[in-house]
Amino acid sequence: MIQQIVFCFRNRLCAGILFLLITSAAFSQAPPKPYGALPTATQLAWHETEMYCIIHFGVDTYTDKEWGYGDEDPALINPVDFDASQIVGAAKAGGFKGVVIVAKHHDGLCIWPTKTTEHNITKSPWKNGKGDMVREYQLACNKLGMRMGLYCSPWDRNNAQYGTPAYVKTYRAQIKELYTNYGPLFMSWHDGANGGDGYYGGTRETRKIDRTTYYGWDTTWAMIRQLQPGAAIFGDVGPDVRWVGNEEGHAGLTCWATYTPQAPDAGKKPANGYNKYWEATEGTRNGAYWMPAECDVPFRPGWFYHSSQDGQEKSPYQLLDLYYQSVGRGAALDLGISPNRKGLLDPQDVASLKSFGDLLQQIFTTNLAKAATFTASNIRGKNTLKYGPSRLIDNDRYSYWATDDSVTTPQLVIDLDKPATFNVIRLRENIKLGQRISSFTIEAYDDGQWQQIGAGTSIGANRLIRLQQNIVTARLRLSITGSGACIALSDFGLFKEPAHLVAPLISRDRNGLVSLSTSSPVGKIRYTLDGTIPTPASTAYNTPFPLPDGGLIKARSFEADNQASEVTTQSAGLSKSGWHVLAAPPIPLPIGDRNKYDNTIDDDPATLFSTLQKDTSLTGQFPQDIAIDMGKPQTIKAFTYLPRQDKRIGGIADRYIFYTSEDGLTWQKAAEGEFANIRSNPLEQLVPLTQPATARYFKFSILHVVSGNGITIAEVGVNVK
Ligand code: FUL
Repeated sequence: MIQQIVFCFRNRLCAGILFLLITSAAFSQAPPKPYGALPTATQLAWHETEMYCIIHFGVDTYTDKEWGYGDEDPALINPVDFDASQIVGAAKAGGFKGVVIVAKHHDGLCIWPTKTTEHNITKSPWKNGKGDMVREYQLACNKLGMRMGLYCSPWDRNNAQYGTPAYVKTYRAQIKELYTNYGPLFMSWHDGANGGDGYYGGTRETRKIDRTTYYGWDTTWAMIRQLQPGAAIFGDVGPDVRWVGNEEGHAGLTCWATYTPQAPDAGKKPANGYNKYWEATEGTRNGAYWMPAECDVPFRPGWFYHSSQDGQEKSPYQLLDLYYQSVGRGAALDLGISPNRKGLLDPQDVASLKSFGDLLQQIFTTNLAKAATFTASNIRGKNTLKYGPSRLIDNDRYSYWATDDSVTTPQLVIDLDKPATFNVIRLRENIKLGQRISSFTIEAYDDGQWQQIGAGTSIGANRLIRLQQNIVTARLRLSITGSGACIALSDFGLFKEPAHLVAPLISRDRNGLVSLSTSSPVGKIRYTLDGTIPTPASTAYNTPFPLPDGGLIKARSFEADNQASEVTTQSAGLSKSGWHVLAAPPIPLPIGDRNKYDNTIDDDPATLFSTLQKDTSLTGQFPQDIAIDMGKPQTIKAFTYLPRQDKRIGGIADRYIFYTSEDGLTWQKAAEGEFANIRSNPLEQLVPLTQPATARYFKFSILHVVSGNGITIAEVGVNVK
């Protein structure tokens, strides 16, 4: 052979032919041209991180609030048992690969010994003012092999200069201090909340800023890129990672990593009072920027620790649902964990994280397609070694099966060595070459024919298809039904999620009757009303039971004594039977059933009372009050407000006063305050009273709304326990 080539080279013509042959072969094997917007090296590393936790701890932990006003005394902070390794270790056991530390929240208190403000951790009794929480987290991350990110809130309700250029300088000095002294950082996290009222050095006023210009983000980002080039910058609209548009932890079923923002703020379009949340939730096919979504969600209802939320951490299977809906859609999951006043994660939180981590391992360790034979309808340049489908199972996110330039809808038949039982399918693209594939179907060969078992749009960095039922087959077919260019698929996986007992659903009607049910049959449902976890010895559920005064219901399904489901927890207020609305603002535009006064007290979260005016040029007059007659005197310990649950933000209250009255004529103020973060996280709000109040009537006075020219209420309620 060598002799032949040497001989051939003697002949110039022959050499020319050989050259042509070699170059054309090389050309047909050249990698596909990148398609559309592409990720940077930092974004690629962020995609690989997939799951991280964000840690909130500060004055709010001690004042029981979600947003501090800025006037809190740093002396409040004294986490006597603070153990960064316990917290970071719990995240690691949950399968999370990094943590983002909230170094300063909106209250302005810095939990590192900063030189930029007096309002910092050195003024707390913790470690006699010598402590540095950010450093301790950094050491724990290094020890445990976890990545570290930082959140330093741009909105600062403590700083006297907030709103002026001087504060922006201080903010940049804080970033500089943090990003120089701690790291390396994988994330630079910037929340979008801003403006509004605050302490501001004692002035206690409202300060409005233009969030698009005030902070001068371009300058700050340039500084961040220089100090921490490995940090992906997260903000409502990127630049590296976008907010998904909700704080519920899920991306759209279709979710593009590319994005062309249309709304002025990601995920929001305040102009018409609606939360146009689908924009950031889904991204944009062929969008101008590579700006994948982060799905943030608190582990418990709030971002900060509140003892009233003990036992309300998400269960392992709830976390798994969120995993499929975020990581499984090419986005990342950012779970908010919150150390308690002692500086530790609650043991139940730790246990749930660990079980979730174990569950992920159990599901995703064995790829049942590992030993499969793949037959592709096309392989780029027929180069099986480089672009063949065996690249799909080599655990390398960037090696890939590619097709010739002209082939955008190829098929792949997967023959398993023996029939397998699975219920999860994983697909990934080599995103270094962009997000190319737009749609696909998956079929299983059953009973002599192909049956479709899954289909979808968007794959990107990771796509998990969780099937409703187990599939048992030895043969599958993947069809790419649409792609912007020839494909570059990097992964094909089949996994089996274990069967588990479904946890009960709890519901209570307006008369206070509690029903427990499950979506599929179980042996027995058992429940407790004293806050303890149901055991095989707890009361068995047979028929709906009355709970007129409300309380904490915990329910669990059992198959056998040693086989139990997760626990479902629900807290219920005083039953609203016999209540009626005494007085309420006029409803401008009754729209069918939507605007009945009674919707506020029907115990149905889906119905709504609204005074929003259709003509958005009209401004609303506030306060707007709604007064309720409970029919008889009650000893009120707390009020509750459930904002609208339909993903819209118009009319949601964020400043309020609750009044009580014995006769419905003279009113006493019982509580006044702010519903912090309600726009992004519209959960039921609990307003505990410092002293229980006995009254037959109460009034909910809405002083301010997050958006719109009227108020909206899904429910108001009272807790007597
Ligand atoms: C939001 C903040 O307003 C919340 O308090 C919380 O920190 C969340 C992670 O980001 O923008």
